Amino acid sequence: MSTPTITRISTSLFVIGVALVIAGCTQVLPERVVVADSSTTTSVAEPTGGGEASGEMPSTEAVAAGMTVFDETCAVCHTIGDGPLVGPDLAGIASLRGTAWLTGWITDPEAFAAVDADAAEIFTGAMPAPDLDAGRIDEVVAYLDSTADGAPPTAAPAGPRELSASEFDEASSVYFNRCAGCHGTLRVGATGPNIEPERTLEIGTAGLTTILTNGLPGGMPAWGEAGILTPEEIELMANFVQLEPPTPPPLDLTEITESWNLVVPVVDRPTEPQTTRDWENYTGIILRDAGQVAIMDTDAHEKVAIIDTGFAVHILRSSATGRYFIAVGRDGRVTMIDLWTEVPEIVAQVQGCFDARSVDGSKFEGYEDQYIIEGCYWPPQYVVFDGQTLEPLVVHDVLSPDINGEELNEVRVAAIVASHFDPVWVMGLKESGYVGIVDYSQPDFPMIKKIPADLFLHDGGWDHTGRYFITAANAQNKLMVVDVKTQELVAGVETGDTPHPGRGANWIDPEFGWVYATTHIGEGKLTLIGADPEGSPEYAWQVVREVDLPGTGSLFLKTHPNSPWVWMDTPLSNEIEESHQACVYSKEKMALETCFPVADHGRVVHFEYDRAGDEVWVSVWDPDGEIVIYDDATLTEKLRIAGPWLITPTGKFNVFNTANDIY
Ligand code: DHE
Repeated sequence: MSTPTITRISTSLFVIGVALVIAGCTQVLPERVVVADSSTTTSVAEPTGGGEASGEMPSTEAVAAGMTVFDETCAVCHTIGDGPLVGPDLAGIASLRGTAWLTGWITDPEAFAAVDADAAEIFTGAMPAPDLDAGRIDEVVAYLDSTADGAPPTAAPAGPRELSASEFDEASSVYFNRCAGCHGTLRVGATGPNIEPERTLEIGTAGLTTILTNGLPGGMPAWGEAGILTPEEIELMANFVQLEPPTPPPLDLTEITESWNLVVPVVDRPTEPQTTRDWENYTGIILRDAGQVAIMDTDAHEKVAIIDTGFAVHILRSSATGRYFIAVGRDGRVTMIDLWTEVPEIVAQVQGCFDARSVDGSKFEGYEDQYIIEGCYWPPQYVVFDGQTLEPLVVHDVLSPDINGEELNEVRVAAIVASHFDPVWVMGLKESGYVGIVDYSQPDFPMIKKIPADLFLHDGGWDHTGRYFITAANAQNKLMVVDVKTQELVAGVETGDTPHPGRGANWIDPEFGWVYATTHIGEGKLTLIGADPEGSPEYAWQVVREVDLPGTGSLFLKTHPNSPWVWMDTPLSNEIEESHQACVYSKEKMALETCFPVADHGRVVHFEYDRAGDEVWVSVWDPDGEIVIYDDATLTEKLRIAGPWLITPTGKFNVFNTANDIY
């Protein structure tokens, strides 16, 4: 029998699914017996039973087949007698609902809810129609019917098998590369839910295998279906996540210093640019899966260099002067690239963390290019390096209880921004919910302030003045606003389902003055908040405009002071066409201008302007990647760059715009 798959879900189901899974909610069954009116159900499915539990013994074969289908498909969200998971415990469900009702519901909950009052009452959109034919549905219903007395013949979910040392190591590495970003190194959850053994043992090996293969509505990727994990790897991971997680090792200053490689000492570097190209208008492109960064001459649209930065490089930041690009990889490696040489080259490398996402330089006057900070996902620490050589200077632990006093074993450093007005870096501390301020004018680079904000801080950037740091507490559906001048939290604004601003976008709205904006992963929506507490205090830090987007799963938006538009992506949409599109909002019309396909393959992700703000670069994130360049005035395609070297392009960073925080 082929493995049934969970059907790709519609936009609305996805949205509700995200909320359900992230919040760990469960759907609750009403406590009453309902006898379905079969006349209202026949348009959805041909029920096989009556309006209540059949009372007849289903055939043993049908029950056995139904149990297999249940384990492979339904056990992802339901148990029979073991308590609720994502969905309710189905013990005794056939007595409660009847087989005809169950057939209608399982066939297509949304369609059934449209014709059945009781179904409408419990329908939340969380349950997708399973990809099962009528025969399989009959078998599942027969199985549920056999458990109608609440004494199911099923055993508890099968637990994990023992793993050999090499299997455990392999699984740890797959977990680190694929799972830790969302579920946390210690599996306590953040963007994804908690998957410690207490929870995974409830789901069992069969359920976990199904989840890993087919994904979940809340945004869990379909690793198997997408061909990213093999069936053998899925079997391994389904067992591994039921075992106690390994405690990853610490990384101290001595070990970090041992990893330091000063490739080109400062005395051997040019004292002025050796290239005639406009290096301040270079664009660095992350080639994610190649572990490389492409440096492009933005004026000439030419590739200048390909730099090997190491595993799964995540972002680039420019030093304050723009001379150096600093890359950070998922493996915690920081790479410094000199743009003044004729061909850009690596001048220093160091590994400050085992797992990292953020890096930035010192930008305050008098401190330009003096220091670099790296924020770690693991260990829970930040590391400060010399800004010319990457010599490690200090490591500081960020582990602490969260803003509610809960003890934690893991606190990841999320977004870091460098102030242009004070000698400080500002960082989101994901699990603890604090915004930390690090003073680099003091000898030991201490964290001088921890401002309680909200849980699971993720990405963010500056407002248009550079005074306010705005960061997503994305599991709380909020943007948190911190005044870095007074070092206080000034607002928490609910914007929508799982905001993901990247660094965000700032512009003047004709009605509301300066605004800051975000799109969302969980719903198709652009949200603008007022961001001018001095000029328009009546709108400050409130939602002033919401614009529907055709597609969920947005990760990034971008604008430029010289552009009339705001560009937005939807790469994580489950609708394939939407993952290929770019959408454009008109600042002047205060409305969505257009959405159009950028490519017929890959996921279209992230935007960057050139220095002048007259063209926009878009990535097609695919092994056969492309960069598509648009004329920003006319929104017409200017050029499509492709080639075997363009492997999985994701983020793009213009030197001038990145050094000056233009977004
Ligand atoms: Fe990112 C920024 C974390 C997945 C591409 N990403 C960030 C930042 C954080 C972060 C904390 C902010 C850095 C800063 O400003 O200092 N990203 C994470 C994750 O934890 C997550 C969800 C899962 C993971 O395992 O990494 C994740 N990110 C992704 C992707 O899948 C993307 C699309 C491709 C990839 O490289 O894996 C991706 N993240 C980016 C990009 C930025 C980013 C391009 C910078 C945006 C900008 O304009 O500055």
